[in-house]
Amino acid sequence: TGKVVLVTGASRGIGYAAALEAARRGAHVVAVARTVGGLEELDDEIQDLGSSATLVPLDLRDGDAIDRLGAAIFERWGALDGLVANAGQLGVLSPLPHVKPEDFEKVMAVNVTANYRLLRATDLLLRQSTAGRAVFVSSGAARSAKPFWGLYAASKAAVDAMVKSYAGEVNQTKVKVNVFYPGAVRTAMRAKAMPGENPDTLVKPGDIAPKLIDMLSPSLKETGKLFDMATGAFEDI
Ligand code: NJP
Repeated sequence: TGKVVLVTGASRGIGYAAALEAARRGAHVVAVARTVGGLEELDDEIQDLGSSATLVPLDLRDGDAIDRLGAAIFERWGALDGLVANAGQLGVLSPLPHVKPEDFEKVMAVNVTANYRLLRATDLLLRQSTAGRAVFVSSGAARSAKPFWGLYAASKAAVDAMVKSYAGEVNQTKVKVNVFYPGAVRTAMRAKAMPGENPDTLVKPGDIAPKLIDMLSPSLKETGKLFDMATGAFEDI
């Protein structure tokens, strides 16, 4: 039987490219995002590869929907081999005191709470795999935390801390869990963060997707680490 890989934020950008790369390598992709059109476009491309995907249109702020997804994966496959927790929101770039409470909550709900709910819903499924691998897409912003980036940076630093703790918790199992820093990638999010930037100077999602999907490899030894595209190396979190 083939591998089953769950990718969040698969409707565009890095998640879309990661889902396609996983399918290219023979995985059955379970693709999550809100935008049905983007998921269907992905499915078309995966079908062109002679494969198929399972499309799951949902808002990741709905934790119960994430639980139901976990239950459905258990029913159908009994295990999950790979989790790419990629979906994220930039939110507003603003001095922290000027960030509206509702904007703060929205970013935390997607970047932090949804990733905790995913981790919770997939833990047993990953343990059931012969080589369960999870990678959480974070950001170098977690470390640089520049002015105006506080909200986004805090959300990504939280992801890093969760992953580091969780990796220690599953240390005695076959599960390995890591963080991925994509660097500057030509996506809608990057265009929002850096308006006026020449997109031609940026790498494309398809350029980094192979490295991201390498982190699902059964031969991967690292756990509780981050892989930074900027350095091309694993580092301690
Ligand atoms: O972003 P974008 P990227 N429920 O905006 C989904 C990190 N990163 O590919 O729901 C469900 O093109 C959204 O789907 P939809 C970044 O922080 C990037 O650049 O249909 N899904 C879409 O598929 C993020 O964690 C750069 O709107 C939700 C996807 O998330 C990851 O890379 C640098 C959702 C976002 O696609 C992918 O970002 C860096 C929800 N509530 C870190 N909200 C970079 N691009 O340069 C969002 O350091 N999504």
